Amino acid sequence: MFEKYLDISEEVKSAIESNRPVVALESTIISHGMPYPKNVETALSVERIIRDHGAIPATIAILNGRLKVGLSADEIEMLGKASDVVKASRRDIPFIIAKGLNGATTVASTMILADLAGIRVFATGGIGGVHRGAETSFDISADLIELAQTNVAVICAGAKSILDIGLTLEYLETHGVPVIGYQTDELPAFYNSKSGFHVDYRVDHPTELAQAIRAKWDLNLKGGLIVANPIPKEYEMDAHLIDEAIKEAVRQQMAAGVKGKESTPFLLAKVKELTGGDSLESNIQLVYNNAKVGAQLAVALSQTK
Ligand code: PSU
Ligand code: MN
Repeated sequence: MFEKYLDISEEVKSAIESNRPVVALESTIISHGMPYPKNVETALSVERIIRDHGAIPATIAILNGRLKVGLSADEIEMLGKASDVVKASRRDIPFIIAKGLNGATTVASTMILADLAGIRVFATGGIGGVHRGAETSFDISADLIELAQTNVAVICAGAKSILDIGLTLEYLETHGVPVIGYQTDELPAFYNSKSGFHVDYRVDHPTELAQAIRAKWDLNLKGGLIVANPIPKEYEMDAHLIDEAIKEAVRQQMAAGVKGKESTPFLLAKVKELTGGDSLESNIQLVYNNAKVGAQLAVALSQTK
């Protein structure tokens, strides 16, 4: 049934059919996460890194109401330039289809489309989570609910501290979502390799990771996993600087009364503004690092039976 809404590129389709490694990539990071032309350059470099590590990239978005798995370079360029792209999470998908719009997929909706296509590994920068002050605002990202139910492993650089990281971990624990430290005992905090919070399990090799993921899904333990991969040391940012920027961004969000789907883009843009170009370069480098580990995991999964 869903096939009538879905366009999978020839290359990605043939890779999936022959059990070759594929890594899904989101598009909110292109449309709403970075300025043009850095967004397009980064998206294309991420694809190259995945190929260099033996997997096929599948960038995901909604174009003119069609669910697209495996964008062409031209489509990525178009998405990176366009200003009318809707941030598309789970609840937006049907309406973007019906209205024939362009949608940039979040972690949640990228997981949904990857799952429909049969892709099990997805690399990104940061995930959404439980926001600071969620006990009154109820602001909890749909990414977490998706992780609880959709069988896709998400490689990220941990959670950005625009979120309440402690509450995010509690939510994930309640919903049975494993949080794995890739070569680390501590959950990374996006711009920094350390957050002060421990992970459930540390895994040092893609093969071990692949075995755990296989076992989870073989046992029908539904849902995704978070593979938290720390930003490389040389690109880490000053923790105090980031902390101050985030506090100020949250203050401005409260003052402006920004809510709902606008809250995360607002906070991300403010943090970027307050930290200047440094945070953009760190952001790009951590995504590259996640693309590499994503490809290694996809390769290991395709070799695990
Ligand atoms: N966090 C980041 N960078 C991002 C996002 C979150 O550090 O680009 C994006 C992702 O696409 C994520 C989405 O899925 O924001 C979450 O939005 P919300 O909190 O509205 O669910
Ligand atoms: Mn939210």
